[in-house]
This record gives sequence, C-alpha cells and structure tokens, in this order.
Amino acid sequence: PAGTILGYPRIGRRRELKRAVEAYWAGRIDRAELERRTAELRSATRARLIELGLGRDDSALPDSFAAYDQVLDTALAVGAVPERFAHLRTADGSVDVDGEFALARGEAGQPPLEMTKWFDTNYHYLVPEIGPETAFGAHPERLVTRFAEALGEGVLTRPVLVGPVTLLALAKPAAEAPEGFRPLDALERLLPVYAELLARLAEAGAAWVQLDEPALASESLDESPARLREAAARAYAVLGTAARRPALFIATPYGGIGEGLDVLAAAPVEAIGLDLVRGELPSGLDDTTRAGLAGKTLVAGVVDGRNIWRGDLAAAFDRAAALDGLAGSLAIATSTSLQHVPHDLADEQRLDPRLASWLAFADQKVAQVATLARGLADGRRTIESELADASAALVDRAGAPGVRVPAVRERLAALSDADFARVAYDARVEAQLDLGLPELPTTTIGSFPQTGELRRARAALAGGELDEAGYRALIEQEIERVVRLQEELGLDVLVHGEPERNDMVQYFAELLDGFAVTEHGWVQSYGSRCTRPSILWGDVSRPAPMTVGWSAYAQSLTERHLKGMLTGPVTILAWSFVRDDQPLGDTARQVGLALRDEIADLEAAGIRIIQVDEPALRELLPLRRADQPAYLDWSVGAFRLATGGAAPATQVHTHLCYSEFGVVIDAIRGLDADVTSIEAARSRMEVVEDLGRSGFDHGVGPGVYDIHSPRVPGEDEVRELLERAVAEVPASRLWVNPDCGLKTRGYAETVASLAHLVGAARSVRESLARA
Ligand code: THG
Ligand code: ZN
Repeated sequence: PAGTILGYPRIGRRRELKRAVEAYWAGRIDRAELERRTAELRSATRARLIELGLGRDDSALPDSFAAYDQVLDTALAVGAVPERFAHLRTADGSVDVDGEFALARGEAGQPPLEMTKWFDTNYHYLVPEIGPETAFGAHPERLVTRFAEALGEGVLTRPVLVGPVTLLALAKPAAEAPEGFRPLDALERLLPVYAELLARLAEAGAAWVQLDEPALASESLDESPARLREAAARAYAVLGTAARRPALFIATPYGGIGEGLDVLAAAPVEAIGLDLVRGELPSGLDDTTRAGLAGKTLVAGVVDGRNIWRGDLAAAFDRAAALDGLAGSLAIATSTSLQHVPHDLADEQRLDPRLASWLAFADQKVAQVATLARGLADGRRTIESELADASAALVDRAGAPGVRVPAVRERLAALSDADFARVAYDARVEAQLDLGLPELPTTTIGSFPQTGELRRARAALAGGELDEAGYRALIEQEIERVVRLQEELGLDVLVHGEPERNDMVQYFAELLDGFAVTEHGWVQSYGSRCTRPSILWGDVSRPAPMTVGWSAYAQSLTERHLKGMLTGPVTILAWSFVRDDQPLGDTARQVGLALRDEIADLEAAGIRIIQVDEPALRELLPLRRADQPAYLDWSVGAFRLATGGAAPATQVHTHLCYSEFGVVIDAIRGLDADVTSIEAARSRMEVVEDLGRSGFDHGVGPGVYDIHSPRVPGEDEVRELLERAVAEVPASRLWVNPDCGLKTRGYAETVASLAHLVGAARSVRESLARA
C-alpha cells in the first residue's frame, strides 16, 4: 500500500471496548454478546479507516485489535503461557478470552502477569514469562478468524503481531527458569512457531503481515542493542525463508534503529518501517544495505503517532520524498501505532475552534497519511492545498495569543542558579525540628478511596445539576471525614484525601493557563483503563491558587500537620499531550514556576509539609542512552525550580511509583526532597538497600504495604518489613507509609491496613526506645 498506519485505537470512540469487557467481567453480558460487540467495533473501525482513505484491498488496514493487550495476544498466539497458568489451556492447548482475562487480571491465589510501561509511552503491557520449559505452540485461530471476518466484508487486512525479538526482549524469565536464563535464549525454539503462524495466515489469504520490532529502537532493555540486532538478523533470516508466508512488513516504532536498518535491509523481508519522527533519515548507508533496500518497500513513518498536533505536513512529505529512490518502493505511514491518541477531533465540540484547527487525533492522522500517499503517487502539486492549509495552521498557532506569553518568558529568562537550590539538607533538618514529629512518622501518599458518591457529585457539577456551593459542601464533608479517620487511626502527618481531584494531572491542567481538556479524548492506559490526557498548548501560568483552599480547610480541622499535595512538573508533562514547538525542558520549567507559586501560597496558609509527586520521572527517560543525561538534567531542574523557593522550615516530600531505580537513582538524589516515598513492599525492602548504597542520605518512606491488591497485611508482616528498613536506614530518617495512593482501594481494607501500619510503627518505635 502507498499509505498505512501501524495501528489504530482499540478502545472505541465512546469506549465501547471498555464498556463491553467491564460488562462481561461484571456478568452483565455473556460471552456471545462480548464477541458480538467487539466484532461490531472492529467492523466500524474498518469502515471508518476506508472512509478516511486507506485502501480496502491492498493490506493497508492493520488488524491491531486486542481485547486487553497486544503483547498478551501475541504471547498467547505462540503459546507462551506461564506454568502457573497452565490450567487455563483449553483442549487444543490454546487460551480463550476467559483465560486471557485471567492472565491479565489474576485469579484467586494467582497473581496476574506483571504490567509495565510500553517503551516511553503511557501504555502498559503485560509482561510475558518465558523459560526453557515454555511450551511454545502456534495458536493462529483468533488471528485467522479476525482476518476472515474482515475478508467477509471485502476488506483485506494486515494482521499485526509483536515480532519475536521484541516479544522476548520484553519478557521476563519464568519463575522456574534457572539462574542466568534470558528469554532471548528461547529464540530458536520460538521461530518455527512464528513460521507456523505465518503459514496459517497465508493459507487464510493474508497478503501481508506486520511484525512490530520496537526493541530495535531501544537502548534501555535488558538486552544490548548489539544482541538485539543479532537476534533480529537470525529471526528474519529464518522467517524470511519460511516455506509459505505472506509478505513481511517489519515495523520499528518509537525511535531510530541505527545499524538495525543494515540488519533488516539484509534480511529476506519485503518491507521495513522506520519512525522518522523520533528517528533520523537513513544516511551514510553502505553498498550492501543499499542493495538490500533496493528490493524492498520502505515505509516512512512521518506522521507522528504519539501526539495530537496537526504538525508540519509539508515537512513530513518532504522527509518521506527524500527517501525516494533509496528503496524499491516507498510508502507513507504513522511513526507508531495510533493507539496513543484519541479517536476523533470531530467529537470535541467544546474545544476552542482555533486550538482545534492546530490539532489532529487518530482519524485526522489517518487522513494525513492518505493525503501524503496521494502526493507520493500523483505528485506534490496534487496535495499542495492540503499542505498549505497545514502550514497556515502552524503559522496561526505560532502567533496566537497564549502560545507565547511575554510575562512567563521574562520570568523564566530572569532565573538564576539560586532559584534551583534550597539551603543544605542538614540546615533544613535543623529548621524542621519544630515540626515535632515522632521517630518513624506515619503518613499516607495522599489520596483516599474515591467513592461512587464523589464521582457522581463531579458529574452532577459538570452537568449543572449541582451548583458550586453544593459541590464545595460535599467535598468539605468528605475532607472532614478523612481527617477524622486519620486522627482516629493515629497517623502523624495527615492528608486531605484529594476528593476534589478526578486525575492527578487533569485537576491541575483544568486550573492552569496554557492547557485544554477534552470531552472524549480517552486513550487506553492498560486493559479497560483509560486516561484523558490534557493538551498543553501554550505558555503555562497559574491564574489563581489551585489546592490552597482545600488544604487550608483540612489543616483548620486538626492540630496535626496536614500535608499539601501537588503533582510535579515532569509528571504533568508525561501524562499530557505536550506542545512540540519548544524543548520539553522549557515547558517543564514553566510548570515548575506555577507550582513554585502554589508552594509559596501553601506556606502562607500555614502548611508546613508539602509533597510534590513525580511518579512519571522514570517513564519519560529516553530510550537512547545519549539522550538520557539531558533529560535527567531538565527533569530534575524543573522539580528543583518548583520546590527551590520553599523555606528551610518547610518539609518537601516527593513520591515515586516504582521500585526499579537503576538509571534514575542519581536523579532521585538530585531532586533533593527532604523525604522521598517509594514502592518497596513487593520487593521486600530491597530498594532501601539500593538507595543506601547509592549514597542517598535524606528522609525515605519505603512503602510497607502493597496497595495494588485488596489484601490487608497483618501487623506482624508490616513490622517485619519495617524492621528490615530500620536495619538499612537510621530511624531518624525513616518514614512509614503505604506504597502508593489509596484512590483505587475500598474503605474497609484501607482502614484495616492503615491500623496495622500505625500499630507496627508504634511497636518498632517502642523496641527502638528499649534498645
Ligand atoms: N493519571 C494519568 N496517567 C497515568 C496515571 C494517572 N498514567 C500512569 C498510571 N496512572 C496509569 N494508571 C491508571 C490507573 C487507573 C486508571 C487509568 C490509569 C483509571 N481510569 C478510569 C477508567 O478508565 O475507568 C478513568 C478515570 C477518570 O475518570 O478520569 O481508572 O493516574 N493521567
Ligand atoms: Zn505511587
């Protein structure tokens, strides 16, 4: 095909997939109805893509559907089912949709597959578990059925699978695997299974299959880039020479692949897709690579699949056209799957029309691909008016009010090094002594369970059935309840519970200038869960305090310290669609300044402890090593700018949501927060040791219980974890808190768990006092 996309949102423009699977889980619909609804969604997607200009009969439509996750689907297609889930296999050895959901969500006594970030995106995939004993086997039924479903409507789709190298590179060793086993060691056993899948798809009539190999674009995986390239060379030598197969399209989204291109060019495959938004135009290619490309299709990923900007269409066209002649033929594509962007801008009736004219969601990007493909086929002049319209929108955007606000820019330009630093930690400890905190102070991460009543109140406020005063009264009632509960539990540092927040980023985006929010702009985060990223389009400033009223109200209810709660600049950027017309660091500093003002206002309102969460610090880390130092520099800088104005006597906390620091450990030290809380319960406090070894010498709150499950930890269990922590960190620097916020938990288990947390802290304090 002359134009294609690497994948399309699966969730549905009105989240039909979410609704169907959640209804199925709740027992409200049966399996036949689930199948009917997902088939209807796929059919509507195909019709829409054809309407937008993709070819019906040239394999231009990817079949990128997955009921829960595309990595899980590929793992199941090759039979990679962990031993502990072997009972989920049906008579023919495959796993059906019920088994798939069991793997994704766990069952009684059996935790689900681990979930983690898909490259540097906000999507989470399920981590396959692979060992020497993994019983690989081809299970093409679902792929074949879907292919036939489309063919029945006269549409020749292109099945999409995660490629063998990426599947293994993202897997973790199975529990039974011997020490030192690496999933990539299983490549030879896996390849015949992929070959079998390809054969079955060819038999069904598939002309092309897409294999996604983003691992080739990453330097941040457990396997080295050189080993990944070697594996790819082997994999495609084998699959390319398979007896019966469709044409192979190897896609490499999320970044440049450097020498990976030489490897793929040398392989007997038919098409290679490059991410030309994050990656670079190939240059300096040797003769072998040129010869390899001459017989292939180069698929130029020039339309950004990850953001919502309409962008510079003429530049995209020229970038693709620059490749003309390099390969046997040239096609246009998105740089990545469109699963990272919302469905359709046309669904946003409340966005400012001028802002809307600068944007492109998935459907608009498909149309862009179709336009550029037409230009390649018929000549640039045939699409000149579309290119000119996009360029005009760019010019309009650059000069529009709010995009560049002189006051914001002047303030940034006037910053000096001193604005990024507080006085030395020791002096701050001294200044904070009058907080009068006990040894091993207890606290929570910030949010308390979000009740259905709160969600209904927010909806009623948005719908106009509840007025501001009524809403305010409800929220205040909830805050009072949460404060009293914490007092009764005996926690030392209280929170207001964040009942007023929908999402920890969207809440701030709605109150800051420079952001817009969407009505239907849902993007799948994992499984049936979605977020609605805000659009950061202009210079950021804070027209009015954002959290001070709620925090001050909560503080007025209690003699104990009430912790103010903010989301940090990196996380606000990571979970929004961010402007692409200036470096991320500049944008992050603007957000940092707005937060700095908020902190000053919280201090003025008598708040002495302020937490600035950065759960996304790790996820924005660039995939390429060379890009990482600059990232760590601006991300740490933005946090320090946000917190650098806090008085020495103000205690600054931060919270990070993961336990594998590795590369970001220096950054965590660089944040210079007085107290850092981290996930630790699942690793049984190992991270505390890692932190200590790295020279971290500030306050630390390793989570003493895992909030990701409803299980209530016993007091003994919490005490044991605390004792491990006390062995690594002086008690004077140790805090006691859960792993993460409690928003997704229920009240019953929250109260029981926190009671055990407080009890354990008291008992360890007593034994320390005796010793
Ligand atoms: N906010 C944002 N991005 C995030 C998270 C977040 N990315 C990473 C991580 N947290 C993802 N985790 C979740 C957890 C729960 C939900 C979404 C992402 C979730 N969403 C609701 C749903 O799909 O039903 C919708 C929530 C809403 O109404 O706003 O439960 O915390 N930005
Ligand atoms: Zn967390």
